[in-house]
Amino acid sequence: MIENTPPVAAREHTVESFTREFLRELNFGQGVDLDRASANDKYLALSRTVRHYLTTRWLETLRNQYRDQAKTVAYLSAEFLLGPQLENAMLAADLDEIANESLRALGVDLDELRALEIEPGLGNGGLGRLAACFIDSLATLNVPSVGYGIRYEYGIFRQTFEDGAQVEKPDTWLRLGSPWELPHPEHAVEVSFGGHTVEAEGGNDGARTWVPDWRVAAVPYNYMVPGYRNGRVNTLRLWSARATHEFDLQIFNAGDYAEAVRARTFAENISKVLYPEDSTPQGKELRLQQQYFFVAASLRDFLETVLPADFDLHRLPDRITWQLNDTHPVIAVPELMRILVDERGWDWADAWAVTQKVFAYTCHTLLPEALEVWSVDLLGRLLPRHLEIIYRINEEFIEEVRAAFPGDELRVRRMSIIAEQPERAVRMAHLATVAGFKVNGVAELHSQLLADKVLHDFAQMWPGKFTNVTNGVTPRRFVRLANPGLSGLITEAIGDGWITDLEQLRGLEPLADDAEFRRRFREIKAANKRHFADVLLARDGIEIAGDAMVDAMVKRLHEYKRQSLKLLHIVSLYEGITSGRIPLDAVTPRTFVFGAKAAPGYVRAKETIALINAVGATINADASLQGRLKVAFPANYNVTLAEDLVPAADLSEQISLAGKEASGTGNMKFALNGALTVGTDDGANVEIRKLVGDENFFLFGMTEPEAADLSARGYDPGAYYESDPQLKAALDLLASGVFTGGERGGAVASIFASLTERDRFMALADFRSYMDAQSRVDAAYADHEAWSRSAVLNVARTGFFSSDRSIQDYLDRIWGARPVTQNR
Ligand code: F58
Repeated sequence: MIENTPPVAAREHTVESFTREFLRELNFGQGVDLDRASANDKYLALSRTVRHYLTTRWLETLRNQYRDQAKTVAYLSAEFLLGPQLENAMLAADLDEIANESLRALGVDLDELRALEIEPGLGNGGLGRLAACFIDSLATLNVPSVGYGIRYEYGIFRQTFEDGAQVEKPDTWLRLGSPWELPHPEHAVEVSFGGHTVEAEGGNDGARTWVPDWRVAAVPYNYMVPGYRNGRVNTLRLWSARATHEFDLQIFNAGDYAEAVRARTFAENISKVLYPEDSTPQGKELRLQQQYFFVAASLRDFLETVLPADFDLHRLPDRITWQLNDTHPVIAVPELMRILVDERGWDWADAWAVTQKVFAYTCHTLLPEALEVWSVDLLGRLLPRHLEIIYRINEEFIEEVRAAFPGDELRVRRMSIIAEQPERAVRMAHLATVAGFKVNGVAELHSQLLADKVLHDFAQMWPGKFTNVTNGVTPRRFVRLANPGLSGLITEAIGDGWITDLEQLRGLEPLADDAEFRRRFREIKAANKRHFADVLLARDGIEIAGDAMVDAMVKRLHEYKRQSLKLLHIVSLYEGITSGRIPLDAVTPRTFVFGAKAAPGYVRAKETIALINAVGATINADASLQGRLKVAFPANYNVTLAEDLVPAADLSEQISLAGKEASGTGNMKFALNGALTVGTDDGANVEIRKLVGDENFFLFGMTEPEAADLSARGYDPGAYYESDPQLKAALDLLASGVFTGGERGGAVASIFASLTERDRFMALADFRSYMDAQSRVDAAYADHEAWSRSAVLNVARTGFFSSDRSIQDYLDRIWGARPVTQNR
């Protein structure tokens, strides 16, 4: 490898050298002078300047990685919801102060540049954001690792509201160019699709030859993933689809120019757009194409470019773990088998022995309908060889089941990788569980329910395979960057070690009893609220009181998350006030903040959004409620907005039906920033409550066993509606059309009927308990000192939820990889 001298040695940066680099980028990169530079010119020049500093470290990391050949973790994920890059890169490179000073001297407004950044929204929600937190922690913990995913040209749709209804617009995140990616078309790899298989020549057991009928090129785009001030910069490699030359030639030679261009578009469609589904996967052909596309490119990349040419693949388990982020990358299992058996000539048994040692699977759901299946018909058409391989894996697996449980054919049918009903289909979670050497859930309760319910048969067969790794979030982005005020206060009190060792927040516990500390804590919260109010006004034209309680419910819109229960709380308050049952001056001033995108085809979710907006419009227009109640539903909630909202929140709503939310990660972000949680005994809420203590958490609702029991006995929401006058009044008010200009049909009728007739997620059963919890919230909030004591304790006791700890758990329980320290 050629050693070259980097333009600026990373150790020696000063304000002067930074300024020089920045101006050089402006002149030679953008072709403008400082006086004529647009804000975008300055943003791009600044980003590239920061990038240069990191590049030195990046190259060094790559060199060391190649030299050491240490065990590597490849995080395979169809989504990485990265959020804005500039500030995080500056922080990691320890350039934040230098850059600030340099720009101030040049008269450049950093905030203005920051506001220009368009975040790469390459994910739907929690799963994609978790992947982004994990690669941050992997780098910070010095773990040799690489993230592999898809460079969608359009990320998660931009949500707008028209008359309160969600309208989706394309997310053109690349329109101003992205300074954070480095394309490498010369390293493109080919990915094949379709065709048929023929007998192989080699004669090794299990081999066939795949004769595909079309190919696309996968072009890698590299992103730097800097560790926090540790000299390591890992790589995130996202693949973009491009038509191959072969593709062009064939068709251009046939003389049909228009057809050739159309065919190019067809190939390039693969990485065009992120599927905006949450919780229920779509069985779309293009989606399977995306999955195989990025997985095949990533496997080839690792086997052919990361590993030395003479590497003995029998040692693969010592060199890599492929972590499968949900089932989206599971097609990697038959792909590795195909490479080993068909391309490398291994016998089936040898290949299977290695394959079973290199994949581990993380499951992120509990909803049965969210488990991905691919019809045999589609899979066989797109990936005929992979289907054959899956069949053989299944045959051998079923023999194993029969041997372990003789005569239990029902069990065999339940466990089979191939489902027969309603159509023949491949159950990807079963394939992942059979092939993976470990399967993990994402919170204690979730992992328990996976083993007891969703994958019970598998846990009986292989109890040692199942484990838990509770999710976490990166403290760099979600505390240090998002909440500079609180970060400063913490650092003043306990030093700055918490940024990479979040358990140190425990050191704040005694300060919860220190009145002066609490006062400063409150001041910071108040300033964060004012900042959030400014952001909402500028971003959405929404005006909120700077000092009301900020009560936040932000997450994808889904029935199991129960935004409708939150809505019933608001409607009930409104009903109480307007009917005179609740005196106005007894109402705690609250701003209810919603952030939620609905999958474009999820009708009930969209109706819920429309209804929240309708109720919000009515309440916000009511002069008598000014300064008391306000509903703020900014459109297009994303990572950028989260960074402003989370530090401002007082109350975090985590109100899913127990047993449905795998973990949640927003719950962690809020608690770490000193919001108190009103929540059910679900997902990671359970662990949050245990850590912060019952007295600092507002628990309500049925437990998972209670909910399961009620459901088994036969749940009748109508009975709750009839027997709780307050619930009835709220639902009746909703149904009356007062919020919808007299309209009682449409969303109103639909949501009313769904709640009172079926109520799949038992919102009505938990309503009473939820309202009581909210009364306790009001009472607690009235005592500022006690509330801030609880808030400080929430911060002090939730250090466990750092994604650094999650990654350490993955290392210990699953990966068996070790951190490798860089030369600083
Ligand atoms: C989420 N899943 C879980 N899926 O719902 C949440 O409890 C958990 O905290 C989080 O994962 C991280 O473990 C989730 O976000 C998706 O967005 C999938 C996208 C692709 C289609 C299916 C849903």
